Amino acid sequence: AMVIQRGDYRAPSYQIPEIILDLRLDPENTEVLAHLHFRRVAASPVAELPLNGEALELLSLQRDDQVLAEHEYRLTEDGLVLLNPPETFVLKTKVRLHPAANTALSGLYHAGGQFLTQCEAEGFRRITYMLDRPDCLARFTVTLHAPQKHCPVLLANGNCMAMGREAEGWHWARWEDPFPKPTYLFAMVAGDLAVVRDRYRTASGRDVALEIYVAERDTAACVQAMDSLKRAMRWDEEVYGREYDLDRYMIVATDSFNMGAMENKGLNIFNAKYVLASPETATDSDYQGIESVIAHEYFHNWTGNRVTLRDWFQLSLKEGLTVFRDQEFSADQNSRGVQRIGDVRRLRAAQFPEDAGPLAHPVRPEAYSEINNFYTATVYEKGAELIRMIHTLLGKTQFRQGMDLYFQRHDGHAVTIEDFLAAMEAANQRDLSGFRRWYSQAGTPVLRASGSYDPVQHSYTLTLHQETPATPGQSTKEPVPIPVRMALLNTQGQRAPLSGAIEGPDGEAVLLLEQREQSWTFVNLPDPVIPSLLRGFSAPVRLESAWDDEACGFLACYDDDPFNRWESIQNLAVKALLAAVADSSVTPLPAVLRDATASILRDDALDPAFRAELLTLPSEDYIGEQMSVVAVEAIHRARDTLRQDIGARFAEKWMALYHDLAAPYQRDGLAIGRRRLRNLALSHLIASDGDSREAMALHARQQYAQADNMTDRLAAFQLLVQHPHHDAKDILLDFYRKWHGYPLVIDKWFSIQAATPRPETLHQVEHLLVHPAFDWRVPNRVRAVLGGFAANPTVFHAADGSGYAFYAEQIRRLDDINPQTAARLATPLSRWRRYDAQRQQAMRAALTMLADKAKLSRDLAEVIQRSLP
Ligand code: B3K
Ligand code: ZN
Repeated sequence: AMVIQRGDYRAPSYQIPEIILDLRLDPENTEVLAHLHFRRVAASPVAELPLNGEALELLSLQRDDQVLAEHEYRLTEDGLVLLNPPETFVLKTKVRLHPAANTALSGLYHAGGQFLTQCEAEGFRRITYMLDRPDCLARFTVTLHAPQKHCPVLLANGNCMAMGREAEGWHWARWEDPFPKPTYLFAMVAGDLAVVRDRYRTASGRDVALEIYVAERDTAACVQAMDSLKRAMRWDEEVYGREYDLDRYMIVATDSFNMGAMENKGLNIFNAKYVLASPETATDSDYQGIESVIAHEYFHNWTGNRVTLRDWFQLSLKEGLTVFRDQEFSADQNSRGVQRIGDVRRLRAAQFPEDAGPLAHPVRPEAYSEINNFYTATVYEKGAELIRMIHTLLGKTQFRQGMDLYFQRHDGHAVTIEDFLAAMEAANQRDLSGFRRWYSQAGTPVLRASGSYDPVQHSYTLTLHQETPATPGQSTKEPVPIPVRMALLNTQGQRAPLSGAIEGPDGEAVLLLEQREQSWTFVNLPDPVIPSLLRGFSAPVRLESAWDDEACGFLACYDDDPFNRWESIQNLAVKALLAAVADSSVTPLPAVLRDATASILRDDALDPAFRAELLTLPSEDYIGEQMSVVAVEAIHRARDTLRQDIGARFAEKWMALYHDLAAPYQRDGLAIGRRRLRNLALSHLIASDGDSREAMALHARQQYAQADNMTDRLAAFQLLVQHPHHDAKDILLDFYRKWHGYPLVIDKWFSIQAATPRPETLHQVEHLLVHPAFDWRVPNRVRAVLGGFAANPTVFHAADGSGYAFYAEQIRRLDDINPQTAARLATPLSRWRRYDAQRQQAMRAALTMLADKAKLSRDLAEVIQRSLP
C-alpha cells in the first residue's frame, strides 16, 4: 500500500479559494454539482494537477463552460488528473453517489432516515473531486435539494441565505460559510429533525443562536448538552479570550457515527451518546462524557478550525491541544483532583499499552498509509500531556501569552506543531528545542527515583534517572525534558521546606530532568522526609520509585496531592496483587494495604468521589501491564480474591456506607460522588463471600427495580448479570423490555453481557450477534458487543484461543461494512507479544487469517501489517 511520509510534504500548486456545491439528495442516487475556482500559486505552470476522488461516478466535466477534451484530463484509481491546466479556471463537475450504500460512514451517507456527512480526515473526496487536504482553504456556498416530506430540515456550515420550494414536493436551502475552511470541516445534514433552541450572548455582546437537532422524542434529553455548550463558550472567553464567531452554532445527533463527534464549522455532528441524557437513561459518567465532548468540539472552533492543520502529520496540533483544553474545562467545572485521576487512568489504559506495542508511534507520526488509523490515544491523550507539560514549564500566564501569540500569528492559516512551539517560545523568550523530542520520539519513558536522607548534614538527596524503551523503527532514544512536580513531606505528614531547589509559590517545586540522570540536594531538614514526586502526574512517564511499603502506606494516608495519594494506594494494591499472582497462597490483602483501606473507609470527611477513586482497585488490564507475560487467569483470580477480602473484612463499614449514602436523585458533584461510592460498596458486598452475599443480591435486585436513575439501576444490573452464581435471566429480559426503544441504553445491555467474565460468554455473544436488535451498520452497537468482548480478559484471552478466533471472524465481517471501525477494533490483537506462547500463536493465527482476507481494506491492512512485521 502507498505510504505517506511526513518529509514528503509539498505545498499545493493551486488553491481553490471558492467552491460552490449543489446537492440533489436521494438515498440511492445523489447528484453533486461542484464549481471549483482554481488559482495557481506555484511559480510556474504544472503539467498535472491531481484532484482526489473516491467512489464517484463522473457524469460531466467542464472547464470554464467547455467540456473537457480527452487530452485535458485523466481518471485514475483515486481521482482525476487535470493536464496542463491554465493559471485560473473554474472546474465544473457533476458526479453521482449512493449514500444509502455508504456503510463506511465516511463522506455523504444516509442512515436512520437522515443524510449526514463525515469528512475528516479524507471523506470529502467521496462527495466530489477536490484538493482534499487541510492546507487548501475555501469559502463554501452550498445548496441542498431534498423532498420536503422526508427532509424538512436542510443544514450546512455557516449562515442560511435563502430557502425555497420546487417541483414535486422538493425544497432547497442555500448556506454560506464566511470563513474559509479546509474540506475536512465541511458538513451538511438533511432529515426530519426536531430542534432545541437557546441563545448565548458573547462577552462582546453578540447574540448567538444555539440549536441542537435531535429526533422529536429526544427534545427533552438535550439539557446537559445545551448547558455544557454555554459553559464551554463562557470558559473559552474567560480562560483564553476566545469568542464564538458565527451567528449560529448547530449540533446534530445521530445513532450512526464512527466516533464521538465532529467539529465541522458551525455544524457539529455528534454521536447521540454525547448529546442525549436524562436521569432515567444516562449514567453519571454519560453526563460527564457529554460535558467534555461538547466542550471539546466547541474548543476546536479556535484550535483546529480558525487555526487549522497544514497536513495530517500535525493532527496532535489540534487534538492534543483541544483535549488539554477540554480536560482543564472539566477540571474547572468539577473536582480537579478526581478529573486528573480519571484522565491519567484513561491515558494508562489506552496510551501506555499502545506506546509499548507494535502500533507505537510518535505524537507527530512519520508515516501512515491510512490516516484514520492515527486518531489514537497517542495523538490525543499523550498529545494533551505534552501541552500540559508546556503549561507546567511556562506557567499559566506565560502559557496564555503563548496561546495569544499563536492565534495572532496563525488565525486563518494551516500550520504545524513547529509553529505552535515557536509561538510559545517567542511569547516567553524560552527555548523549547529539547522539548521537541517529545513529539518525535515514541515510547513511554521510565523514570527511576531514589533518595537518601543525611542525618548529619540534615539534607536529602534525590536522584532521578530516565530511560525510554525502544519502539518500532526507533531503537535508540535520547533523554527528554521531564518536569517533575514535587514536595517533601516530613514524618508528621506536613510539607517540609524546599531550600536548595527552586520553590514554587505553593511550597512545591518543579524539577526539570533533562539528562539521563540528575541529583538534587535539599538542605535544612532536621528530620527525615519522604518525597511526593510527579504530583498531579506532571509528565507521561512510568515512575519507579525505590520507596518501601511503609513509605507508600504513609503517602497513601498523608500525601496532600490528590493524584499522588491515589497513586500510592494503587501502587500498594498492584504490588499486593502481583505477589498474589506469582504465588496464589499469598494473601492479596497485606497489612499496609489493609490499614490504608481502613483509614480511607473511616475518613467520612473526604469528598465521596475522591474516596471512591481511592477505593477502586486497579483494573485487570492495568495489572497485566505491569507484568512481562500477562497471567490472564491468575490476575482475574487475585483481583477477585482481593475484592472479596476487602469486602468481607470491612463488611460492616461497606454496609453502613450503602445505607447512609442512599438519597433521592440529584445531579450535583456531591450526589454523583455519593452514588459512585455507594455502588462501590454494593460491589464489594456482593463480591464478599459469606452470609451477606445472598442478602446483598436481594439488595441489588431491589436497587435495580426501584432506582430513580440509570446510574444506580445499571450498577445493580451489571453486578447481577456478571455475578458468578446468580441467575439474572429475568433481569436481562426486564431491562430489554423496558428500554428497547432507547438505542443508547440497549448498547449498555449488549456490552455488559459481552463483558461478563464467564466461560459461557463466548456462546452468548454469538447469540447477541444474531439478536434482532443487533445491526452491523451501527458502530455503537458493534462496539458495544465486540468492544465489550475485547475488554473481557478471561474470555477474549481464553487459553484455547477461542476468543481470538471468534473475534477475528467478526472483524473480517465488519471490514466489508465499515473499515474504520474494523481497524480500530482489531488493535487489541496487536498486543500478542505480551502473552504466553500458546496465546501468542493463537493471536498471530487470528491476525494472519485477517491478512489473507479478500478485499482487505487499507485501514485494516495497515493495522495488521504493523502488528505482524
Ligand atoms: N476531529 C474528530 C475526529 C475525526 C476522526 C476521523 N477518523 C473529532 C474530534 O477529535 O474532535
Ligand atoms: Zn478533537
